[in-house]
Amino acid sequence: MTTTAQPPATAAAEQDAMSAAFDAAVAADARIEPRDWMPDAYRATLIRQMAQHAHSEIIGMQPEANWISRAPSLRRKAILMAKVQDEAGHGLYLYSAAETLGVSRDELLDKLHTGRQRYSSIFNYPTLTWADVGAVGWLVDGAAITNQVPLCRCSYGPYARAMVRICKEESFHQRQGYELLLALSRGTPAQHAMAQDAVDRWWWPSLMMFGPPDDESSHSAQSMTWKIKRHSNDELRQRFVDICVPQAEVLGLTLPDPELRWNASREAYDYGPIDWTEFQEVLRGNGPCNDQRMEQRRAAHEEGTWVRDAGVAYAAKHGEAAA
Ligand code: FAQ
Repeated sequence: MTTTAQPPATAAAEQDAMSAAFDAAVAADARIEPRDWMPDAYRATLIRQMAQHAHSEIIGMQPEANWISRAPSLRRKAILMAKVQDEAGHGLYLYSAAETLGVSRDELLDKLHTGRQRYSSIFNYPTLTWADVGAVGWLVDGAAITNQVPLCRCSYGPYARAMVRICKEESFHQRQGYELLLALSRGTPAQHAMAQDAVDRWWWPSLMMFGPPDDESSHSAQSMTWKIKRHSNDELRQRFVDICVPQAEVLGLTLPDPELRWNASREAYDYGPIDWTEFQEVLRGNGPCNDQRMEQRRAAHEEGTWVRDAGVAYAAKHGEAAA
């Protein structure tokens, strides 16, 4: 069969029709699926955000894994191991969801390892004491849930569906962190002080997880039009602050912000200024643990070569046997 090139006018009309169908689907809150036509920039934005999210999950295993061998009891160790394994699973769901957009996992990992894609700023901070495992669970997983529950309604189907399961697991993570901190806060004075110190160090970096302020967020407006993001960075940050303040009271711990107070007219808590210079420095690679995290990630990838090779060899053999 021979194909003839379409006259340009017909091709342009088809393009307009596909673009209109995409806009209508987004407006109607329908899901965009991998085989649907989508604008190149929509695809690129999803790949950027989903890759950054997947990278965050697997790099995020490092600060917590640091404490597996030093957990204070068998029960705590088992819980922490399950949590760290969950993060690997989240990475897998997200890399798989990103692959539906036409990129390979190898390509995404290569971009992470060569510094061409980011992971969340939060994982460049150290976990100095056992209480940090609690603070990461309460604040980091808490911020992650606040950010990610709206992503369950993201316009891109595979991302939205992956987020449903991830959010359920994050909810367990947040509670284990809260329960751990509560036990420390109600423990000896030294344990209470350790819990307070961890919250003092993790509070501000957790607020930075939501990204730059709205007027400096380069992608928010477009991502919200496409219904990838449903709320702005500042809206979600505010929601998180409002959730945390009463939780801190129950914990008997103080949030390290003297300007934190209820604003009756806004029906929300006012909070003090965030150090955006620190955030930008962490993004530039100058956070306390950036180098360590990347070195460990590259080494883990290197050391896992034989596992990947074995998987490929097994698949080839299996395929041959089936043929
Ligand atoms: N860190 O225009 P926006 C977790 C970058 S998972 C690093 O506002 P956007 C679970 C941004 O990429 C945590 N970079 O960007 C867990 C952009 O850079 P570019 C990860 C950041 O995408 C717990 C530039 O700044 N969660 O914690 C950050 O519209 C415990 C301009 O920013 C997700 O990834 C940051 N914090 O909004 C695991 C959720 N913020 O590309 C283990 C999905 C911004 O222009 C243990 N992602 N940037 O060079 C999102 O919702 C969004 O991507 C935002 C940023 C909200 C993070």
